[in-house]
Amino acid sequence: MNVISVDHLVIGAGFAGLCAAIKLDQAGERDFVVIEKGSDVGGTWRDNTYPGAACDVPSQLYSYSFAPNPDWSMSFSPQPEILAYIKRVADESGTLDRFVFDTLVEDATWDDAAQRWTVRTAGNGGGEGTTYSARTVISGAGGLSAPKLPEISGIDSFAGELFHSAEWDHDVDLSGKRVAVIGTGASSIQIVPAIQEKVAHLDVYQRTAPYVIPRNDRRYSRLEKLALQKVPGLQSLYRTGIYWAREGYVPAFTMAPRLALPAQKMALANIRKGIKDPALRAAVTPDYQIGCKRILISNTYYPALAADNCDVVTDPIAEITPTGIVTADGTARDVDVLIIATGFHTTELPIAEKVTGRSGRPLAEKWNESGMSAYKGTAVADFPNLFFIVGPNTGLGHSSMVFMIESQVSYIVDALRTMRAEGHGSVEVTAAAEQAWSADLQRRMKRTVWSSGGCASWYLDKHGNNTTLWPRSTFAFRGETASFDPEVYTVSAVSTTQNPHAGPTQREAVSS
Ligand code: N01
Repeated sequence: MNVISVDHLVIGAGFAGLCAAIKLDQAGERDFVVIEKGSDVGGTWRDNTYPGAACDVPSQLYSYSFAPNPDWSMSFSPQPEILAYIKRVADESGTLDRFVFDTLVEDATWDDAAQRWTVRTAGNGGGEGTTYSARTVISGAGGLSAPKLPEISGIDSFAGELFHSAEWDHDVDLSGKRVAVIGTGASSIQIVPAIQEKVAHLDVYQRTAPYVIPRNDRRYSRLEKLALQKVPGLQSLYRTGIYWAREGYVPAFTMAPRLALPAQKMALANIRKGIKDPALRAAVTPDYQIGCKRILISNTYYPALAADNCDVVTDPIAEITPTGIVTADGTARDVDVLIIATGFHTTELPIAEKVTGRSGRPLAEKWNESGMSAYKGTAVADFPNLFFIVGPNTGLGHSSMVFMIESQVSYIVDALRTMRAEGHGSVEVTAAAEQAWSADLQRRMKRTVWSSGGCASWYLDKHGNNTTLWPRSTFAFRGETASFDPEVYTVSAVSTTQNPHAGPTQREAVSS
């Protein structure tokens, strides 16, 4: 067996994995490999290429603090611009020589005697992969990366074109077709207005109406871009202003949902502005508290729903047939192209099925029983030297995930620095620390609108616990992750057992 030995194996080359690579490199931890299932960097911004894809967090904030970009064209950038930004940062980072693309993790198993992870990979597409022996594994696999197909009877029998929003088939021409979109979440409300004028007919299948407030987007002028580029400190000041304005939303989500009533009014006014028909207005009016699900932003969604060639279908879907969709009232609607915008596996991360810890138990088994949890969203008891970025309870509804990613990466790099300085072979968070962390989060969750707002959402797991979102301010998270805290970890000395997989290092393998 050809085994490559590395200090650190990073999984995923999206915002998280790239940030880890850059910060490891800067910290002198240069013996690492980033494995990525796709053929380029970018993660979710590489995969989600659907028409209308854009970020709903301002780009000045939704970007790395260490790689400011004065050239964003709009306040909310479209997907191609964000992907180009990630590629540029990757190119300029000097770390791409350690990225291995088109590679899937088959499994990752902790070898306690050797104090190392054995990670088997496969080529994406079935080819043979490499086995890595790594001191630490850093997962940047993301929480919104595994498309979730709805369990609707007959879906496999559909004879037309069918694809998920995150796997858009650009070879399918929608012009003049009868198109159906299932789902009305963040992806759908961007897709619907982008395709409505092109298609012959559009059916939008809505199970729960979302709240959609106006999108205050605008194009930056050349003068503004020049000022951001040339005036020292201006871009950083601008970013800080956006950060604090966004942070001001936190109490409405986490403590006092009534504070969001003005936003609720704005959303209802957005419906009245975009739709004249009282019946359609009623159909798209949510019946729960704003903020319970992600608050969406669009100026074009409601006008698209109100167009003559569009129907909003609220009757539950009974089945999918080879030619279309039948709803519970017995109505059959013909469909040429079926777009599945039903979201992602968020509370059962697929990576957990592949990781087996110190006691020989898969992570998915542990999380299945008690729900996803990780100390500081990062470390899990029984899984030494495994660090998550964008792990459990690190998601946000109001601000930039890049801020959370940078916080976690800084914590992980500090852990590695401590391990090296103290000669630790492994660090494993104690079960008590992990449980206390989770109990505190779940206690805080009770007061949030996500729990009390009267809706079901992808934030909640099968036990009704919110294991996805962070229920405090982002600066509180920054504080929690400011430095590694070895006192809640069990540490082991560097193994005296010979690394059983001692083979060429990644650099030797690349250069041979
Ligand atoms: O997915 P979602 P998404 N039958 O889970 C419906 C990020 N994102 O891809 O509400 C019928 O939000 C489901 O209905 P219900 C962002 O974090 C960001 O849109 O469960 N319908 C819902 O309407 C976002 O939150 C951007 O009743 C079914 C929809 O499908 C996350 O990704 C842009 C169904 C799923 O909505 C996910 O967004 C896009 C069924 N069986 C995405 N199952 C930015 O701008 C599900 N639904 C940054």
